Formats: sequence, structure tokens, C-alpha cells
Amino acid sequence: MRLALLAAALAAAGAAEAAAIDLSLVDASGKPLPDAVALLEPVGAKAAVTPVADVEIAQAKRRFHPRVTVVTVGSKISFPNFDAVRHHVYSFSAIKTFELKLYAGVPAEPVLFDKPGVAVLGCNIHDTMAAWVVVSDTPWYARSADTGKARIDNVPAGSYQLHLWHPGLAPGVEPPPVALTVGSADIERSAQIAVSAQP
Ligand SMILES: [Cu+2]
Repeated sequence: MRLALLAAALAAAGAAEAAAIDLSLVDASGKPLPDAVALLEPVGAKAAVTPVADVEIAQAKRRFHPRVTVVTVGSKISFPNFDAVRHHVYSFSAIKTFELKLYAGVPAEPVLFDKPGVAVLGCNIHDTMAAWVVVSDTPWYARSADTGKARIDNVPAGSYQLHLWHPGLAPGVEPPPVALTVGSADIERSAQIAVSAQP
């Protein structure tokens, strides 16, 4: 049964000609870099994106979880507070300015992220709390795990620009994009992002 499913999946992948991109990301000193974001922009065409459902950035023990979230344009994020203290979540970023004034529990309305780019989130009460929302206008993206590995699945054959980002980069600074040509074979790439202190 499982083999039959696998065969069907392979046949479907073969028909569409798609591949996976496996990335190994390291910081300036060569250490694995978690929480880096890779976005694959198709060259010459815009790809349609569908909003991601049920996205949460929780607050627990006076921290945001996760610290870095990637969603597609049009996605809504809710901000449940699991602490006994109240938080006051805000962003002053150009792509999304909002404020969830001092609250406990779950705010009634999730927050819509409708423009691509990066929003930096903070808490008015707890200065050390920080989180980042990367809003992608491409459906092919990934965030690196603690191992520094990130995998973008099901990328149709074609030409792309690979954009890399990490919260440790200065605002507005992005490593130069890398050109990638995707065929039917999976691709492995390593990349260094010039982050010295991992926040
Ligand atoms: Cu707080």
C-alpha cells in the first residue's frame, strides 16, 4: 500500500517535473544557522500564493514562539498569550503596523499580513521579546532548523532567484540573491549568511 502510494507520488512528481532544494545555512563563523529564511522567487513570472491557515505566534515565558515565522501574503496570524502576565504586541514595520494592546488569553481577531517583506514584532512591556514575520510572495520558502538545514519541496522546473534572510542581519540588508535552475533532480546548496551574533 505504502509502495503504491510512493509510486503514485513519484509518477505525479515526474509528470510535473519538480524538485526539492536542500539548503545548509551557516553563520559568519561557519556554525549552523537556525531561523534563517529562504525564499525562491521565479524569474520573469509571479507565482500565485494561497494564504497559510491557522498560524500562531504564541507568547510563553515572556518569549515569542516561534521567533521567526514565514507566511504567504494574505495569511492571518493569531497571538495567543499563555503567560499569566499580559503582553502588548506591536509592529512598527512598513509592511504591517499593528498593536494588540495589553491582553491576556487569545485576542479576538488574528492579524492579517497582506504585503511582502519583514515585520519586526516586539512587546511594549517586555523589551527583550522579539519576533519576526517574513511575508512571502512566493509559495516556495523554508525556515532553517537548529541544524541550519532548510528544505523547499516541490519546486517546479524553471529559473529562480534564491533570497536568504536572517534576523541577525541589519534591517534592509540581504545577501545577494543566488540564481538557481531547477530541473527534475533535487538540488543541494550550502550558503553562508554574514551574521556574527545570532540573536
Ligand atoms: Cu510582553
